[in-house]
Amino acid sequence: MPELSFQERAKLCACDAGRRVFETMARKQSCLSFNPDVTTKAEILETVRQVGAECCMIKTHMDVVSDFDDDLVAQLQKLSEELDFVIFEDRKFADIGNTAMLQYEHGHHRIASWSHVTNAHIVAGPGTVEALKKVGIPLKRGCLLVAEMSSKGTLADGGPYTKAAVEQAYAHEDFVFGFVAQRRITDHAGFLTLTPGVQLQKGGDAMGQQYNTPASVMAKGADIIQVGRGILNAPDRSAAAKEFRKQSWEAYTARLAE
Ligand code: 5IU
Repeated sequence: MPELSFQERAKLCACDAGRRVFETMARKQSCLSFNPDVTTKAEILETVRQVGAECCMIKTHMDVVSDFDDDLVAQLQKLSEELDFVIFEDRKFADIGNTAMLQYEHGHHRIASWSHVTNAHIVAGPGTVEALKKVGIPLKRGCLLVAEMSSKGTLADGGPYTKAAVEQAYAHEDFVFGFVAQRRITDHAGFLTLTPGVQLQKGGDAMGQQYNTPASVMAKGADIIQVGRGILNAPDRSAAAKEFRKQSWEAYTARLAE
């Protein structure tokens, strides 16, 4: 099957937030999502201001932010409009449906109220996504399922577990619009693949993370490259983000030309 453009794929996506992601990627010509894994409000906002213009998405872990407050959310939302990116809280919900639903809507972070996209493990069975959807759909939110992980020894490694994630996604296309995975795992062009574990050189960290290059993950079918420390620890973050954006967008356009 020929590769479709992000514009064309937006039309095949049944989830409001998912369409917004595809459309943002096409409009901005960016396959880059940046995660500012830093622990203060000031650092998050500073790094997002530095690189947000290069990104289709900003992925957060609000549970590591020591001084999280509603103003951080308000400022991030403002930047999302000004710099045109989608907000993705990487919460990886994994509990039984009722608990996941409470975690999504309530608590200190009230994730559903501000995050366009979140994600979930499938380990607890279909109940997790079914419950998250009850909260997310009325707010036009979307969800990615963790189908494969980038870390050494992961149990989400492309076998029956990954297949089960695809089945759950098909059952909830109005809410689930794709996967966090190391490669494309379905032919359905309305589903998006986001791949973490990306740096400019292949390698890893001391805690099991494994890195591949933008070109190699895009060749395996990634649509969005998820980059954290490759940008965060660079001497010039903006220049690094530009480089990741360039390499991944070129790989995408090459794929379209195949
Ligand atoms: N992340 C992974 N691997 C995964 C999943 C999520 O690294 O399989 I699912 C997250 C963790 C971190 C980011 O927030 O993606 C990668 O950051 P670094 O580029 O700094 O390793």
